[in-house]
Formats: sequence, C-alpha cells, structure tokens
Amino acid sequence: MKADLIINASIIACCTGGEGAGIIENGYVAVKDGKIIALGEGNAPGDMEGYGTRIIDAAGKTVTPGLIDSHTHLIHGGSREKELPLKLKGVPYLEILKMGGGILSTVRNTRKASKEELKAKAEKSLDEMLLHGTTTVEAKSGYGLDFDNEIKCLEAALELNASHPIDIVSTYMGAHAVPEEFKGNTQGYIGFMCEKVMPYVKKNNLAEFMDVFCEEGVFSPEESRIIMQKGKEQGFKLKIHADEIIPLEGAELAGSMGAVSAEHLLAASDAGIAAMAEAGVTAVLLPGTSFYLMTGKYAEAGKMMKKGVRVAIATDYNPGTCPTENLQSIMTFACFGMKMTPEEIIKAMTINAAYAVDRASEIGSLEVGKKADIVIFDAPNLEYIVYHFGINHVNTVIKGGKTVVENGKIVKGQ
Ligand code: IZC
Ligand code: ZN
Repeated sequence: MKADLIINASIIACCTGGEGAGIIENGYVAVKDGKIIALGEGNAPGDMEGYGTRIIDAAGKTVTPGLIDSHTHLIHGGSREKELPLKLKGVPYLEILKMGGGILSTVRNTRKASKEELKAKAEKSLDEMLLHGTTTVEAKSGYGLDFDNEIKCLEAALELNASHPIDIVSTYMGAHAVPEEFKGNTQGYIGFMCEKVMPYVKKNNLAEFMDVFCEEGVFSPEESRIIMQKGKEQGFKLKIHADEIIPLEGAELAGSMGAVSAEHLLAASDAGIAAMAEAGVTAVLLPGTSFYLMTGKYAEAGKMMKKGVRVAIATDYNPGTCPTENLQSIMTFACFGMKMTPEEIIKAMTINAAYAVDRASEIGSLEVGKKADIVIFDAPNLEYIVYHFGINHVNTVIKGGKTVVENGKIVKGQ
C-alpha cells in the first residue's frame, strides 16, 4: 500500500504527553490504511515521497491531531436566544431554570421534535464542527428526560455516528434536570432513571458514559452519588457536571467515584482538585460557558495543572450556556480567560480530551500507530490560531486517513 503524505509543515504539534505540545518544525506526516505510519522533521524518507498516492504541501501551515470536543449537548430541539433579555437584566442561569426556562424549555422543544428533525439539526452542527477541525465529539442526552424521548435522542446520536465522518461518543444524561412531570419528586425520578432507563440504554448499547448535573436546585451531591453508583454498577463510565456555580464538593465526589472526567469546576475546592489528581480524573473545562454566563468567573486551570490534574477543554455546545460548535473560539477564551498557553490549549483539545472520552490509546496525538485524524490549519504556528480569533483557520481535515475537509470545504460522497 502506498502512503499519503503531508510535507513541509511549518509546525506539527504531536501532542504526545509530557511537557509541551511535542512540536516538530518543518516536518512531514505519512498515513497509510487510516493510520499514521511515520512522522518527523525535514523531508519524508525518499521511498515514501516517491510512492505517495497523495501529497499535501503544508508549507506555512500548522498540523495538529483532530480536535476532540469532549463535552457537548449535541442533540436538542430549538434554541434559547429569547432568554437574552433576561440574561442582560442579570437574571442568573439557575433562576431561569427555576422559572421553568433554561434546560426545561429545551426539553419541551426536544420532546416536540421527531428523531429525523433532531438528526437534521445535529447534522448541521456536526458539519460546522468538522469544518472547524473537530473529528471526535462527546454527545450527551438530557433534553428528553422521559423514556421515549431520551431513547430518541440517544438513537439519533448513534445513527449520526454511523452516517457522519465525526465519531460520536455517547453519554446518557437523564440526570440533567428533574422533568416537570416529576416536579417535587426527585426521588421518584432517580428511581425511574436507574431502574427503567439505564438498563435499557446499557442493554442496547446506546451510551458508554453517564453524566449527572450536580448543582444547587438540580441534583444534590447525595443524589448525584446514588445516581453515579447505580450507573457504575450497570457498567457505565462516569462523568459529572461538578462545582459549576455553587461549590458542592462535586470534584471530591468525582474523585471518590472514580469518574473518568469532571466538568466545569469553576468553584472546585483545593481538596476536590487534590482528589481528582489522586484518582486520575480528567478536568473538562468549558471557558466558552464562563464567557456566556457573564459572571467573569473561569476555572483555575493553572492551579489544576500544577496540582497534577489532566486538563481538557471543550465547547459545552448547548442551546443555553454555550451555543457554539467552534473549538477555535474556545481556544481564545481558554487563553484570555484561564491564561493557558497555546501549547497547553492544543493538548487540552487533543490528547487530554481523548482521556476524557477514554480513547487515548487510539486518538488525540500524532504518533505512529494512532488513527490518522489530522487537522491542517492555515496558520504559521499555534499562537496565531489563538491570537487571530473569531475566524476559521482550518484548511484540511483528515479523518481515519480520508480527506473530509479540503480548502475549508466538506468533501462530499465519501
Ligand atoms: O441547556 O443549559 N449547564 N446544562 C448544564 C447546561 C448548562 C445546558 C443547558
Ligand atoms: Zn454540560
């Protein structure tokens, strides 16, 4: 088999663990049978260059692993721009939810939508993600909440995983809010999730992860622990929305439950950060949400990294608190809001994000043997992508060895 080659790349950020982003200057990457077979500085070995079926000249460009968006609420109906005036008046997010808006308004719209309608909307989002360099995305349910509608959303994600070039990692998040039909009966809703929905989701392989919104007025730490315990017993890997707004020792809970990741963490305590480091829980930080909540508060990424916590960054793409599919914008928020360096940021969206979705042995870095998920940015270095914000720098996206975006356009018919 002949190799495909990327040559003359100004910068290759390999994102192979350790310090820094594993930068190679002026290098090449060779791909065969959907995998990376060689990479390095200078020219590709002559035999490969000679036999390449396809050569991409990346002069002046930056090559990274495919971006991994490790936290999204991809499948949902409707939008929430009508909440903007409330937000501008300073009405807090949790107040809007208490009034029956927020998540619950999206639940009403998601229930109304057919599976085909949800898929069509999510497919547009996946196309945007791909165009912006995302090759793997985690997708949570949690806007159906009742049995039929949660299953509808999880099936939509599964079907899109099969039809779209982006790989989708599915998470069951029935514990996103207590639905109106269970208002005042959180215990009843927990029982329903654990006994009716989870076993079906598991049996039909509709989700690999489970997630809980541990927050004041949503699920308490005690309730979250019970839900996570039941999920774990049924074979789900765990995630938790922890310490986003009110400090509730969610990070501690993530550590003690052995969660794969804990999300948000703006209000995480020092003890919680230590517990996460100890248990190897990946922190998934969402600076676009900080920006969008208008509180001026960001997670303490520097402190977490210093304490040995692996930090990933994601969009949190959802219709309420971060309606964007664009991880490049999130890079800028991570830099300006959390003072992360471009090298820390690219690792947070590749190898560390791969850990957050438990795929680190297959994707997340440019290494021989890993899947050829590769992005070529029309930017001379990583810093430039973060600095020149609000536009799309992606030129080429390669997914599993296939070119799926070329010159900034999706390649159809593959
Ligand atoms: O729809 O508001 N935080 N869940 C937890 C969200 C934000 C999504 C939403
Ligand atoms: Zn979320």
